[in-house]
Amino acid sequence: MTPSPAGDDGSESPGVDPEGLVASAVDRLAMITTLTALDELQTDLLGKRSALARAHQGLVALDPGERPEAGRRLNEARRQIESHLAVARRALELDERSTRLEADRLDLTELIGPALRGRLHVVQRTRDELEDVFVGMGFRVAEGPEAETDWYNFEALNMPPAHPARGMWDTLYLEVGEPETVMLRTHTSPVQVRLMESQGPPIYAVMPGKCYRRDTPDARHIPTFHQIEGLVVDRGISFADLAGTIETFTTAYFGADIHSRLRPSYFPFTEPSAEYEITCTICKGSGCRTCSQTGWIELGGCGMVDPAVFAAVGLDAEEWTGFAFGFGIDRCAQMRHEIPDMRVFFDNDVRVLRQI
Ligand code: FA5
Repeated sequence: MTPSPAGDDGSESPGVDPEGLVASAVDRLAMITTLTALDELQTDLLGKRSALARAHQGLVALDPGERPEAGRRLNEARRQIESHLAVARRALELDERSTRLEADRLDLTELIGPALRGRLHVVQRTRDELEDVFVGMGFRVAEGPEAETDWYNFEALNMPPAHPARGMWDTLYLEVGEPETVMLRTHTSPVQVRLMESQGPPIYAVMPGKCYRRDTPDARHIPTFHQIEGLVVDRGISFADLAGTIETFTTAYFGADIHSRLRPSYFPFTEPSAEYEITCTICKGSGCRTCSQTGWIELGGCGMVDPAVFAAVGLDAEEWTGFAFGFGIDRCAQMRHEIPDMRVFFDNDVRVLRQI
């Protein structure tokens, strides 16, 4: 079989050059840079109108004796062209994949931002700072469970069943045991009871933690919030000790220019009881939406431990006296960082969290 070019009408003359077809295919493959171009070339090289196909059709024009060998060479040429195409395809696929990966690459460090990397939430930082202030004043830190029994959350705190003061807290009950016997604690005051039960006086402790209430979220309320409870039990403790402790705390945490006041109030577990308020830091006391136009923000409740609570935990109220307080940690954070609406604490908008 002798090499012979294609005729003018596009048909292959009987004599073809299979090795030449392979060499030409290799040359053309070297120019290909995309998978789309490769698909087109594959049709060109192996399709129905390809030189190879035409050469196959031309076999009939050969002498019968030459046909088997010519057919074998053409088949071998097809196998080689297919193999070159497969190698080129694999290389281009790898190329395109790495180009795509490079284009899709996300710089996560840029997305998160160095300012947020490893940063604690502002409420957690406030809790740590408040603990530090009280530890500096000689208090130790204790904790209690978030799911509480009726005894600790209410009864031992001088609120027997059906006591009207239970209505002061909109309680979330858990479906455990008898109805309304286990709840998510509405305040950190049950930890006072646990502490008095588990260790004798003198006690100087703060108890931070999460609390839950069916409160409608607004500028000063969220349903899951945090309190830090304080309890002092010793001989000869007076209301002046309570007022002095709160004053020292206010100056240490908010600075000397923040005014605070104690206003008479009612809690079943303290007598007398007071509300602790500071000047609203959003409006500096002139009145705004956050403080409901009063110029003051309530941070917590406090008072002298009621003798009924001492009785519930088996302490002699003739011998021991004490004071207790419960401050809202989220409220403290809100006032310290001058945040008009507390709901930003759980919106988790990074643009806000980055600033506080
Ligand atoms: C109590 O929870 C009493 N246990 C406090 C106490 C302790 C009084 C010891 C006497 C002795 P009160 O319900 O007022 O009190 O809550 C205290 C503080 O928790 C509030 O002043 C406020 O700062 C914070 N707080 C209460 N509810 C919410 C809420 N839904 N969202 C954010 N903070 C809240």
